[in-house]
Amino acid sequence: MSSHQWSRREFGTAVAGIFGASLLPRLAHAQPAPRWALPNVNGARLNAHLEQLHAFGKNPQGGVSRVAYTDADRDARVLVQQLLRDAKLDVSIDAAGNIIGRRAGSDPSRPCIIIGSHIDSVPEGGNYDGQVGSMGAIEVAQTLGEAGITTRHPLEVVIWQNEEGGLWGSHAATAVLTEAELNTVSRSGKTIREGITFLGGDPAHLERTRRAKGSVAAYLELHIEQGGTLDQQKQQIGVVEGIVGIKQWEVTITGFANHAGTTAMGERRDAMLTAARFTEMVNRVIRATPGRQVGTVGRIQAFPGAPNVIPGKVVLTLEIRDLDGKKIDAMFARIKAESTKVGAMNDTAFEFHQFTDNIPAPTDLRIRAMVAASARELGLSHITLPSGAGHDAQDLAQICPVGMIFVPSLKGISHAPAEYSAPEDITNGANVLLHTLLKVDAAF
Ligand code: HGY
Ligand code: MN
Ligand code: MN
Repeated sequence: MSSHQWSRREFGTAVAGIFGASLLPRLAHAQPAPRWALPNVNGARLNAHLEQLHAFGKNPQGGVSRVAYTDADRDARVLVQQLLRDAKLDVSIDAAGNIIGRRAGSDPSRPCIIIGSHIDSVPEGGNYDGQVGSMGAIEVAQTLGEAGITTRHPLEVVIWQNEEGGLWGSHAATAVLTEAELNTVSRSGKTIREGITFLGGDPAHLERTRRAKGSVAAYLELHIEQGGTLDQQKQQIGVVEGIVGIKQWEVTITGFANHAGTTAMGERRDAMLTAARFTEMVNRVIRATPGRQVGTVGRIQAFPGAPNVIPGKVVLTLEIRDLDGKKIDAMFARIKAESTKVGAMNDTAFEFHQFTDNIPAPTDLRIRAMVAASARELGLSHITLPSGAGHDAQDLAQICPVGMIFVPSLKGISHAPAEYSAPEDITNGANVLLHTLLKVDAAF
């Protein structure tokens, strides 16, 4: 919102970082005005782009259902590529299906800085998760172009594919996907391999997209908080200190399917009853120790799934999150031990198959300080907080320093159509991203 006026000396310092000190005298001569300002993003354009994006996969509840590898996802990506071209970036799709918009830096020998996020959504999701950071990153690149600023590092805007299904795009860019991972069936019904092809990637040559340690100078992501801390505390910017680890398991409970009318209550090996006891137990175990850890049973299916048959099998998901990976493992060990007892109550058995392992990622201390300094310079209130949601930044943290900027989510609602962030907060976040990017470019 506010356009911070830089003193000549302050701006001189920033410019020295951006252009190299040798250019300073010439610039200073060409711009004799007594006060200087770093550019600010075009907030109206940024929020208009978000509006445009909302049309893809719009659902009757007012949000979007833009699950990765569906037509809505693919169609939205056409718009994204157009916006990247409008921002004068060189657009490509990498082998993993991520969209990349690139802008040359003044020093081509430097590794690139990446800014970005995702545009896929959960089923019946909202209009802001991932989308704010995606449109924000494009806006930042466009603003730089319009201001005639060339960063020292090449700049890439990356829109990662299938974040919601398990950070697949960023995972492919930072790790080797196994055959089993490529064969995982995503929420769209397509396997990850089919999804990558659907988006224009090449799953047979994922090595082409892989980024080695040191090949990226830094990764910055703007995102909505998805929790209620900033909104409750009336703070404009969140400096993210770390992103939680997320582990997910498919849990199969096996009992015995039998007639629901003729099998006495004491003789049932009811997998659904065990599932209910398991769900209650998970909640109890997670809450039994102090801390911010969370555990969820989020999906459940009973087999054969008829009103008059006792379920002989239930498949459900277990998810545990925390900033401390060891704590997640300890929680799971307790849940597994307790489930043996729960299963024994009615002669049912458990099997656990882990399918997600997003390790916790602290953000880079220097970038945290730059995000805070940028907020301060822009006159924005800010606090430091952890991210309870997963983000592509945690994959990038495996190969480079990362930083994240949060803007408030109204009442902390997210992954739901009622998700909302105010246009001025979104603009503030994009300005902090822009200013942080220039600081990182100058210092790294
Ligand atoms: O599930 C998550 O935390 C993220 O929003 N994908
Ligand atoms: Mn997200
Ligand atoms: Mn999400």
